[in-house]
Amino acid sequence: MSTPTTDRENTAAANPGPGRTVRDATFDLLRRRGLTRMFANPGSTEIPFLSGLPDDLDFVLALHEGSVIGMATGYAIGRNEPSIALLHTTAGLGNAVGAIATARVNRAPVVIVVGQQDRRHLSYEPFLSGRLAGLAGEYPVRVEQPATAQDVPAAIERAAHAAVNARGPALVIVPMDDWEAPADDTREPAAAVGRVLLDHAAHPDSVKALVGFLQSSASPAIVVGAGADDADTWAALVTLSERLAAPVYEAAFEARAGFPQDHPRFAGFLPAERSRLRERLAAHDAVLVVGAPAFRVTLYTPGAFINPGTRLAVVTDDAEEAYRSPSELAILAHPAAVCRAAAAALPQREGDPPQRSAPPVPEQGERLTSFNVLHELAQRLPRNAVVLEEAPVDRPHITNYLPAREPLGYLSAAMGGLGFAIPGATGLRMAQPNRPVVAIVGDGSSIYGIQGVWSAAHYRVGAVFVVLSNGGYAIMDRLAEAHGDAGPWPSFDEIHLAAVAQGFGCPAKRIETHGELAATLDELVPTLEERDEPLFLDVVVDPTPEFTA
Ligand SMILES: Cc1ncc(C[n+]2csc(CCOP(=O)(O)OP(=O)(O)O)c2C)c(N)n1
Ligand SMILES: [Mg+2]
Repeated sequence: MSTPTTDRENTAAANPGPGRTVRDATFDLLRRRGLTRMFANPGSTEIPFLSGLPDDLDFVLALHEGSVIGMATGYAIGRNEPSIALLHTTAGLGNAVGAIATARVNRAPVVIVVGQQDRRHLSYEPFLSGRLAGLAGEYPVRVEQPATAQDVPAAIERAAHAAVNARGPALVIVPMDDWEAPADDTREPAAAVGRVLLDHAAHPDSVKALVGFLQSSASPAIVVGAGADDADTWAALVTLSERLAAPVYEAAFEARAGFPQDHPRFAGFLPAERSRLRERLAAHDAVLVVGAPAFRVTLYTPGAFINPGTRLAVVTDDAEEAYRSPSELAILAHPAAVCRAAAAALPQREGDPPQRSAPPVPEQGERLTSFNVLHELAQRLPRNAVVLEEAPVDRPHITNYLPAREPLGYLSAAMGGLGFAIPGATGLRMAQPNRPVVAIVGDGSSIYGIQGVWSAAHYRVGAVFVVLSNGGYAIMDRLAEAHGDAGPWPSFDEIHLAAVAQGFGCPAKRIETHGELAATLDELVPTLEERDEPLFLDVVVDPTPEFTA
């Protein structure tokens, strides 16, 4: 990915001439950079920018800032291009921090313009002035505070480069009077590079190190994660796993699939607890982790991630991921080229593919279970479907029943913050308007981003939300039980989520029986590619009685 091209000379400027403002110059750069769809929740500090917005700039309202950034994140991931969002000073940025953290850990390039009070009286801390620069903490990859009004367009360009190349959200804080200040396109060149190209080629030394590592192993395994989720890396890893006759595991709690999960070499999902992780990888004397750290678990248990005697190497383009991995070797590179080159240099090995059993066909009891829903979806969803998962107690079953068969087949909020699935699915479907997008969401999770359904309905976005309504925080109940006693939080069976979604103007249906489920999915699934309105299915299920991460 590189920041979309810019060619300053060949672009006709909006409002050229003496009355040209910083706002005009910014519109031009948004057009040049392809940042023409803006996700926003505005306030008074954004009025000078937004009032009379030109028609070719597409404004998308979300009714809460978590949803603004969630949609912008889904849109960026779906297009593999930077997206742009607009937030309103402290209250807006503050509401968005959790979603900004998700964008960072999901490595989504989102440029976020945050409105600030007027420069001319900022020192008086007027109403709605914000202490903005540190508010999102370390989560933005860059925070720009333009030194002058005239620097605003270049600051947005620098933020776009940082969002793409450091892969995460980049903030630009813009005082409201800057927009109407005179532009100064001629005074000196703007402080922003035109185009950044990131080299993805494999260095021969890296390939040699990787080949050496793999050749010295008698029984290697490959572990993949979100950083391997692109068509090139999938193809390279298919070749490498076939060449090595090695099993490929998906690391625990990864937000994306790093390998085709219907491929014969796919061996399933690793546990998120150290002792079971050690056990699962015990048969291997070397483990190559691609596009993930080694390792990311959830609850703490003592001991190493793998048995002594098993060697570890990591291939990732995320330096932080590499630094914290207790492996003997990390290759800092985009994985596709280096894995492809290593595969070409290795001799062909023989070995049986791993044994995997299909997930069981669930019984049809009196009441629906999550297993019934997942099984019915698995029978019908096309292979190119994108499944957004945010149903905590059912996560292991969702990945099991609905394997990712094409790149971006699976997506979740990488750091575990709830509220991403509904806006994320909406933004993603806007980015890929003909790809089936199905979010499978817990009832509790859905409420953190429920107002996102209004945006989906208003902008005629054909994403589908399947809510597993088990009447409470089932995962929390299971974790508390495992800890020894029940937690103090109540259940919330009385919430009628289909009615809530309808209240936001989103078509919705409550489903309580096997017959309703099958009939609804039979009707729905053939429409998934073409549909131009969302559907919210509130499926009443029994809480899943066990959870093992
Ligand atoms: C923003 C946010 N707040 C709180 C939590 C803690 N949390 C994790 S799972 C969970 C319950 C989720 O409930 P639901 O979506 O109904 O899932 P279930 O376990 O019932 O499948 C909560 C509150 C979180 N991860 N993110
Ligand atoms: Mg629930």
